[in-house]
Amino acid sequence: MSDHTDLIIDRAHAFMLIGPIGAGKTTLFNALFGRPGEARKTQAVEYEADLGVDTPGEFFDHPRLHHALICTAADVGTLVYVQGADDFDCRMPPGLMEVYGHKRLIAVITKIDLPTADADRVEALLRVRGIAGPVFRVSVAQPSTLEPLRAALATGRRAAGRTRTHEAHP
Ligand SMILES: Nc1nc2c(ncn2[C@@H]2O[C@H](COP(=O)(O)OP(=O)(O)O)[C@@H](O)[C@H]2O)c(=O)[nH]1
Ligand SMILES: [Mg+2]
Repeated sequence: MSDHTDLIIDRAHAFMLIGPIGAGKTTLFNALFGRPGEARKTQAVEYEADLGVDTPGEFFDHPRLHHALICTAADVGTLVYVQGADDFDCRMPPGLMEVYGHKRLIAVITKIDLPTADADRVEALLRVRGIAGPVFRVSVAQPSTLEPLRAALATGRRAAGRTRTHEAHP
C-alpha cells in the first residue's frame, strides 16, 4: 500500500510573498519573474514555475484568513514580508511569524521611489516587530534595486538544493 510520500512536494527552494493589501507584492513578483504589465488585484494564490508564490493581501490583513497564509507557507523555505516605504503602520499580527520560526525570513520595503517614502522609519518598525533578518529596499521604477534581493533569493534556492543533496548522500 502506498504511504503517499510521493505526494509530498518539497519546495524548500521556493519563496512566498506576504504582506498587506497594496504593499506592492504582485508588482514585485512580476518584476522578479519578468512578467509584463501592471499588477492586477490578487484574487488567489499565484505560483510561478514552482519557485515563487504570491498571496492576496487579504490573507495577511484579515485574521480569519491567517490559516490560509499558514497553510500556503507550509512547504516553502523562504518567507518574504513586503511593506511599502510609505506605510508607517506595521500590522504584522503578533505571533504570526513565530509559526514560521524555522523558515528563512526576508523583509522587503517597496516603493522607495515615492516622495513620501521613509525606508529608515519603516525598517525601524519592522525591527520593533521582531524581524531580525535582512531588509531589502526596492523600487520597481529602479530595476537595479532588485538585484540584491534577487541574489538573496538565489542563495536560498542553492542552500535548499545543497541540503537535499546532503540528505540524499550523507
Ligand atoms: N511608485 C511605486 N509604486 C509601486 C511600486 N510597487 C508597487 N507599486 C504600486 O502599488 C500599488 C499596489 O501594488 P500591488 O502590487 O497590487 O500590491 P499588492 O496588493 O501587495 O499585490 C499599485 O498601484 C502599484 O503600481 C514601486 O516600487 N513604486
Ligand atoms: Mg497582489
